[in-house]
Amino acid sequence: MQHPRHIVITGASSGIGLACAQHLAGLGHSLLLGARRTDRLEAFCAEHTNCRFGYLDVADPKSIPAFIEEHASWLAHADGLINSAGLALGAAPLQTSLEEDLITMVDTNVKGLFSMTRAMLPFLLAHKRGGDIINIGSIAGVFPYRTGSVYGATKAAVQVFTHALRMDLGGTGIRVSVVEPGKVETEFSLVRFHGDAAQAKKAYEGYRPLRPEDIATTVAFMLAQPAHVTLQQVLVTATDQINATEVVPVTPL
Ligand code: NDP
Ligand code: 8X3
Repeated sequence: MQHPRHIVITGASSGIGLACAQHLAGLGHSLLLGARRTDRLEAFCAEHTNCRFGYLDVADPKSIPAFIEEHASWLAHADGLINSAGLALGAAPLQTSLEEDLITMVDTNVKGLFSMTRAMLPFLLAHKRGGDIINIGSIAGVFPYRTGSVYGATKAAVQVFTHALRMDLGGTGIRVSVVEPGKVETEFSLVRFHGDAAQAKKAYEGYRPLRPEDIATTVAFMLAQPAHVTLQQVLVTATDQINATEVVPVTPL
């Protein structure tokens, strides 16, 4: 069994973040969960030991310092950060997209992730025991696709941020990595299509998408590597997904 870690997970109320919380709690790690839907986090922590939570809106510049201040004594032990909070809004060419969607994606996926990471660094650096920062990017940031200009660009930013931050932190023992999933069946598409459940369902029909647990086991594998090993960048897709947008189902389903 690995030594128990103190890991912060953003976007832990749903999908990949929640699956990471479930998997890492099962491995005996101590967790601090953040998201806006704290009722979900509260329910999760009621079922798990060594779990705490707080309201966190990474897109709100006041929320990150409030979250950090509230949990400062726990954060003194923190040796992991999983940045999963993020979203796509809309799937339209830029010329017909909504300005407010663009702003929310940049505020959340880019500014939110950068600021959250920056706010965590004093804690991760102070104890001099190293640690892990694992950012959830996307295949959309590696292979651009039509209608994904803004979302893809936010995830490309996450990738570059990851690699440059690793350089800033060289010699500290803090590993910095990005996981770039393809299609994962979560609430992601429901959010992207502004609550249109029928359209969201279509995104995962006719093939076998990744499950959020598949990303959680990838993250756990990365965390479990010995200190001298870093998985810097991990692109994970369903076997049925052959590039950023196309699926060819393995038969039989
Ligand atoms: P979900 O919609 O299921 O989960 C998104 C999570 O992000 C929720 O917990 C949500 O919590 C949180 N979140 C959104 N906005 C904010 C905010 N402003 N502040 C804090 N938390 C926020 O989607 P996924 O789990 O699929 O998405 C997780 C990450 O994975 C995202 O970064 C996404 O871009 C990425 N990704 C997803 C893929 C997929 O196909 N599903 C593929 C590749 C990458 P709440 O609303 O409670 O605040
Ligand atoms: C989410 C995967 O294909 O919808 O990052 O962009 S995709």
